[in-house]
Amino acid sequence: MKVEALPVIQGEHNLLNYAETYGQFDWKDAEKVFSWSETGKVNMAYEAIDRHAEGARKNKIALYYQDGTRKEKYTFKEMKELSNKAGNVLKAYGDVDKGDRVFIFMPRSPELYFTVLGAIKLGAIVGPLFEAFMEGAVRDRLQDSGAKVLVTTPELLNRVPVDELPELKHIFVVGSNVEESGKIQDFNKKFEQSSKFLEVEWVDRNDGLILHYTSGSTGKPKGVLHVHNSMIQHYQTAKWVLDLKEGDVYWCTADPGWVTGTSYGIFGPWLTGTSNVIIGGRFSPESWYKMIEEYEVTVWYSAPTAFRMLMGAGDEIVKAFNLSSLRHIVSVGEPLNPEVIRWGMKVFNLRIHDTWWMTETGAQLICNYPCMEIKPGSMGKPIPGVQAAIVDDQGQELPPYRMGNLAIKKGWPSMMHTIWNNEQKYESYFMPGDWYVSGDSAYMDEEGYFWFQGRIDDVIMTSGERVGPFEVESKLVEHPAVAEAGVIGKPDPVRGEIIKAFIALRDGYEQSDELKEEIRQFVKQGLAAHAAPREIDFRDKLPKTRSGKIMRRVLKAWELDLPTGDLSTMED
Ligand code: 6R9
Repeated sequence: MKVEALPVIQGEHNLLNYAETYGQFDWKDAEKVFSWSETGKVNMAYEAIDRHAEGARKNKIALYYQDGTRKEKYTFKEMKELSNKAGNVLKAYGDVDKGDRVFIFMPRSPELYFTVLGAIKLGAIVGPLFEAFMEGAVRDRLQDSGAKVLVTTPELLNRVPVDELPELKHIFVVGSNVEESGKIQDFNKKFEQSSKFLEVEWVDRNDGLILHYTSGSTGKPKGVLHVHNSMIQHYQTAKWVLDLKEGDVYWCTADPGWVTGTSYGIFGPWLTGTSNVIIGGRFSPESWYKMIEEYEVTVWYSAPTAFRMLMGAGDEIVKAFNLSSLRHIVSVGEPLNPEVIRWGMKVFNLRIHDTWWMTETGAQLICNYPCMEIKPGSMGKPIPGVQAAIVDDQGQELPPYRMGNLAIKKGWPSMMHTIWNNEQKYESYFMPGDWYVSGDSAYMDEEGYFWFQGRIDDVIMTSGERVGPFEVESKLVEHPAVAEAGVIGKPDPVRGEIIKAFIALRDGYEQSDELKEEIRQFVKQGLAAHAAPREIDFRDKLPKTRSGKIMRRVLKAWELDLPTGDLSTMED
């Protein structure tokens, strides 16, 4: 794909010279920002909140919260006290100790954040769940993790199959006038009465911090365990990649049920002492732009699916808001289509910076930085301290432009510690040469930029050509009629596979065979004849995860009449 690079942004960025820093950087030096590198007293919540509350940032706003009914703000000092109170509730009435699993199953609210931090202060392992999970998904995760405590809301309580969870001892319900019985306790009442003083539990850097369940293409979701040590990388990437500085107001749109909503919705911003905006409730383009305007957001971290929705809502509504506070936009979760970057340049006059990482990697690994040229469609380059490569199935490095496994040399600070109850699964991520194999396929160009092609299983082999679905999808969304596209390989006796596209049309476009043909020709001329979808199906909506990923395996299962596998993370 031919692209025009977007030039470096001049200015006072935290990372000023990528190549030089890459050559010199050592993680051993990075951990020195934390006093625990000398004292040995480690706790993520202390570093994220208390450290600032005890210093010059104590009266700085840590959290701006807003949803349909609430609008609140809290300083670092208040966050310290309120998370202490939540910690005291969990300790006194939930008997929470170091290493216990405390699960959080509720929509975003300030209490969610107090509770996550409070649990971490006790040395507990936090398991955040999406509020949209149904009973089966909740049961699988609580059972597998052996959760002892659950914090939820009255609305979600009936999705908790209490009888099937013998290890679950205490359920705290966040709401007013909760009726207490059996395991169920009124969180708010106890919270009111709790002390704002709490002794932080000092842990080892490799003690458990957070457990994120993530789905593979088959089997039950797996629990990815992260440890306190990951703070080194959360901090460092919040500096380099999010470019967070003292005066910033930062908004990460992700829910804490997704790793982006914890690593960069909680840890990254607060470790750097940044004012963090958290918005609950539903998505609408108007309300999102309104939040940027109202809080004068300077740094915004979101996902391609959201940017595509905003793009679909048109350029006119952007003009109705004053978005001049924005200075840095960052994206994660799915490949960022060049079309979306071009749209961003047009409406925000800013580059959107793609970042690549996974639940398992805990923090950003391959990124675009303000100090670096952006090649639209590329994920960027590995952060300093991280070595990335394209390897074959034996772990041999491949030369530029060869498509293969995107792999990372083991040893970055935020790497998962294990897969809960499944050491074997954990081991299966690694290849000879100490490579962590991501399951994504990509290639690297001669300048060291990485280009995403698809999940390994998604890559299409058609008439002997390897086609990454992302390239085709990106071309498809450039067509004015196409809002979203998902592309799969469909088995074909002659060609091996043919390319089949599922397309959701933009408002105002009618489905027709002529339009299909027009779209086919558009890809053929814009990309390559072999990359043009031979079959196109129109759908009102594409199956997506809650973090916005198009679920190609579901498209494929539909097409081939196969079982769809675990769907608990699918959007409603
Ligand atoms: C943080 C997160 C991980 C998978 C990953 C890849 C896809 C994430 C991407 C991207 C292309 C990017 N992915 N970022 N693909 N470009 N910038 O998303 O974690 O939910 O575990 O997903 O998401 O396929 O392997 P997670």
